[in-house]
Amino acid sequence: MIEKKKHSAAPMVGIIMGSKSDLRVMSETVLIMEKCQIPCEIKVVSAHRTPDRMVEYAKNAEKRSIEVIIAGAGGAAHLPGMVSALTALPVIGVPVRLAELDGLDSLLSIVQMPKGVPVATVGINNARNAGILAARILGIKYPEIRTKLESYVISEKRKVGYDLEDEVK
Ligand code: RP5
Repeated sequence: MIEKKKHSAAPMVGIIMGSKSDLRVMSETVLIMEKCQIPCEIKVVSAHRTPDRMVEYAKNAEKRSIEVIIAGAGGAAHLPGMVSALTALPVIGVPVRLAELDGLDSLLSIVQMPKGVPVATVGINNARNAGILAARILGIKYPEIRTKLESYVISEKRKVGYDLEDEVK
């Protein structure tokens, strides 16, 4: 079972997923946490296989200093929505692509939350955007996270070669 704190400081972001098999996608989120030096934790919390654990996690996350929850799941992906129903924290949902239906089922079950229980949904398998969005949310309150995220965004911009004209002059 994956369950470890990435940093010794109290986690600010809780990264949860329905199965260990989601980690291949969700590890992109951890990359952003590392770039921005955001303390986070990673746990497998399944809405249907470990429902009690999910309720306990969602209800206690805020008390444990978590400020944003990122939840990834595939198939009939009810984990992000269920967690959002149990906490006042912002929840970002990552639809994980499974072989069947190519991830569309995951996307629709996460994005189509009924009014009143929001999940900020990123694209299929786009765990990196979930990490960036979490960093942006935290950046409102923590300028040092904002600065680190800006540095990362600039380094990514350079990769597309937008400054090529300057180089060939
Ligand atoms: C969901 O079912 C998980 O989030 C995962 O994406 C999917 C398949 O899980 P495994 O059968 O690989 O454990 O609950």
